[in-house]
Amino acid sequence: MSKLLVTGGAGFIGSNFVHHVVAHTDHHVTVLDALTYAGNLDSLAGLPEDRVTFVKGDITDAELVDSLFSQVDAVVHYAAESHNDNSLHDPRPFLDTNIIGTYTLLEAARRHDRRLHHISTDEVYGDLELDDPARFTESTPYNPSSPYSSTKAGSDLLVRAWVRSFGVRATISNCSNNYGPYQHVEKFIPRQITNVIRGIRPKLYGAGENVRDWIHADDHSSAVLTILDRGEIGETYLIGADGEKNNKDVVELILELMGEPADAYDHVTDRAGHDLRYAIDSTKLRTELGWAPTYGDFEAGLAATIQWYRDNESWWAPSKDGVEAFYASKGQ
Ligand code: NAD
Ligand code: TDX
Repeated sequence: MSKLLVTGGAGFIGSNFVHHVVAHTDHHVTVLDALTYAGNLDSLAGLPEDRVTFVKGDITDAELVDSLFSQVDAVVHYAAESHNDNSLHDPRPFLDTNIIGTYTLLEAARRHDRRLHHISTDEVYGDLELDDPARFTESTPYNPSSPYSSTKAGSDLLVRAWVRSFGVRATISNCSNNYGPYQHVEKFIPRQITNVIRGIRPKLYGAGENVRDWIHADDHSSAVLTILDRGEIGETYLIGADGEKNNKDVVELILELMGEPADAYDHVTDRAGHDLRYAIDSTKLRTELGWAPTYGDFEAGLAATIQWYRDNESWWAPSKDGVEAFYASKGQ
């Protein structure tokens, strides 16, 4: 049995990972999470106390990070400021957490010689044209567009430098857009689902032609466990499930699945610098490490996610009004 430290484990993808680890391994998990607006302890409710320990703290706190690294075998680093729209409004927390936070973890990994897996995003590669047959691969040049994605790109480069210069035993994964339970209502899919539940019309940025490559968060988790188990130190792996869809189609599908007319949504002010299309080629992860996704049917995964938001209103309701007031102030 291994002891894992999971940073950001009270966030969307981190909490899905903790649930996945408890269900599929015998690892013990310590979650380190600052419980920012995006963290929610209720996302870890019901997990056995002898398997999961929660520590509230900041990844930029070098002393705390140092003491936690000394107690575990490996670290999976999810903690981040994660929302593009927030990064356009106030970039500073993105620099603090995504850059200084990752630096703090790398220094601890170096001091304690601990295995580190760094979670990143396909957004570091910028965007693709709608009609471009190419998809992102591990050798696509970095070309981030937003304050969020540029800080994630910076954090990836720090990891690569710490591997090469100091021999830190790290791997990196860059994943496409996740959906599933426990995602904050500021994000596209939960925002539209909870809008419909509340009787608010879904809001589509611009024309809605932008394409995202959707993967269920549980498939992201199985990929990360695979890389932890079998990934080669210093390597980057792209994670994706061939789930390209444009935003308009996703909104229409949500409305249909929720029993509303497919055109009952509004077009609102577009995001500044809005990336057009993301698309992942995950051949390396599939062929070298033998990973495959299990949620092949996006419509079924989306229907289950809609049901989760219907069943768990107490989880998301406290954030909903504040998020909608923020968007309304931006014309979105
Ligand atoms: P999230 O915003 O839902 O969760 C982030 C978590 O990190 C929260 O629990 C928050 O409290 C915690 N956190 C933030 N700052 C912290 C700090 N300074 N110290 C300790 N904890 C802190 O984010 P998410 O969508 O779950 O994303 C998790 C990771 O996955 C991020 O690194 C993100 O870049 C990456 N990623 C996300 C997606 C996606 O579709 N959401 C896709 C690819 C990669
Ligand atoms: O109300 C909305 N209407 C809308 O049309 C919102 C909130 C978003 N959108 C659009 C913008 C994007 O094209 O939907 C798409 C998805 O938006 P987000 O959920 O904000 O995700 P995105 O910006 O693509 O980034 C996500 O995937 C990559 C995560 O938030 C990042 O953390 C991850 O790195």
